[in-house]
This record gives sequence, C-alpha cells and structure tokens, in this order.
Amino acid sequence: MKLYRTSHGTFIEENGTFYPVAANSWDELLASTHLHDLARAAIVGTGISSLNESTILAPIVSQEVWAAGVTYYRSRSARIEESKDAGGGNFYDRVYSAERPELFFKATGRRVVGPGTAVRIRSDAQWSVPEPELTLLVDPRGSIVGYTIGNDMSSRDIEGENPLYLPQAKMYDGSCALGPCILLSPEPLGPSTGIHLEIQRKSEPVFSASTSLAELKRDPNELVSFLFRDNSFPQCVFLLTGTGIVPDDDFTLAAGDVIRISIDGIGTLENHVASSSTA
Ligand code: DO4
Ligand code: MG
Repeated sequence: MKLYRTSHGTFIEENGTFYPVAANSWDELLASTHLHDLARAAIVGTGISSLNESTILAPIVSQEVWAAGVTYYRSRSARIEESKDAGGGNFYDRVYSAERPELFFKATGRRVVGPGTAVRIRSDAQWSVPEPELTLLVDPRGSIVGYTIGNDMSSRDIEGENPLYLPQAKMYDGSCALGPCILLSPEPLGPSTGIHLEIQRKSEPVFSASTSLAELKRDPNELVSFLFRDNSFPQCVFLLTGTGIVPDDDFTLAAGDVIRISIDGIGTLENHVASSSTA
C-alpha cells in the first residue's frame, strides 16, 4: 500500500488503483496508532486509476526531518577526501565504525519540497550534490511504519572546509526533497532493494549510479533507537538513512539539472535544481 498526500486530499494506492482516505489532517493520520488499518479500510469501492502528478505534495506537514550520515563506505571515503585539507578525515572514518551513528537535524516541513518541484543549491556554495537516501517514517512510539525517498541536498565545499559547518551545508530552504509517496509496510525492505540516481542536464544524462541496501552498514532500527534517545516525536519523524552514492569529485549540480531518484518498491522522486533567479 502506498499513501499519497495531494492537493485534493489523501489517497491510498493498492494494485494501481487509488482510493481516497478520510482524514482530519495529515499529521493526525500519520501519528495514528492504526495507520495501516486506517489505510487498508479505505480500500473500498471502485477508486480511480491515476492521480494527476502535479497534485502530489511532499508527504510532510509538521514532522521533523533527521538524517544519518556516513552509513555507507562510499560516503565515508568521499567525506575523508573532501575534508582532508581541513584535517577532518579521521572523524568520518571513526564515525563509520563507532557504535553511535552520526545523526543530524535536516529540515522542517517548510524547507522540504515535493515531487516535480525545485530543490535549491546554496548561493554561497561552489560544489553541490544530491544524496539519494532511503527515508524511514517512524511513528511516535519508535516503530518504522513506512518508507519514502529522500534527497539530502549537500554543499560539499562547505562541509569539507570544516566539519563544524555541516548544519550550513545541509540545512537551508529547499535542501530536502521527499516523496512521491509513503510505502506502508510492516516488513523491512530487503537487502537487494536498489537505490538509483540519475542526473540530466539539458536532457542529457550527466551522472547515474546505483547502490543497494546491502551496502547500508547500519540496521534502520538501530538508527531509530539512537534518534529516540532523549528525543520525542509526537507527530512522527522522517529519518534519511544516508547516501551510498556520491558523484565524482569534479561533479557539481547546476541550475536546471533534473535529479531522478528511484528506490525499488517505492517509486521515483524527480526534482529540478532551481535557477538562481527563483532561488
Ligand atoms: O557527515 C556528513 C554528512 C553525511 C551524509 O549526509 C551521508 O552520508 O549521507
Ligand atoms: Mg546524506
């Protein structure tokens, strides 16, 4: 079952048919102790065969967005390289194998964009990349209730200059995309689940790569249990689980680039990079 938030209300998709879900609010629906049952109960009648894609919104209102870092070997190596002049490399190596993961606050709902809209690169950054990440929807009790796709937009030159600049490299208006839906699944996603990134510039592919959850070093439940230490999330929380794909060091995003992130079983999240005039 896939849950969609749209400008015409909430829909649940099952086997290619979309059914309206009666809900007072997105926040109330997500935090419900019976989210899966409520969604299943909405699968009645004939439904509709498609949603107008332009009506699909980011699946977030009041939820906080957090992110895990250096959870894939590729991310560890890329960070060591980008921060070597600043002497930060050792920290990334240590956090990759430490018991405590790196977790950071990523975004509030108003900094998140939905499918088909523009993510932003910082105007004071020279080296920007998307980070395609499996994203967990975690309920107030700390249970993973669903999965979506996240783009943890990052300014590599800023975080590479000094690891203490990480919040500025990671958190700004339009720095995160989520969507297009929430896969409601009580079961964990299998290790063979693929994560794919494709970037197009002027309709030509300029970067593409794939990884899989088999490369994710940490168990999603382990990340959640650290996140919930001395932290409460009454409206649920989204947790990005880190990137296993980092473009080569000579690549930086440009205005107009189209970023397509697909995760098997969830779908595709497509965004373009805002032009500086609309940024
Ligand atoms: O430590 C810097 C950020 C790491 C990150 O965002 C990732 O690995 O996905
Ligand atoms: Mg990341």
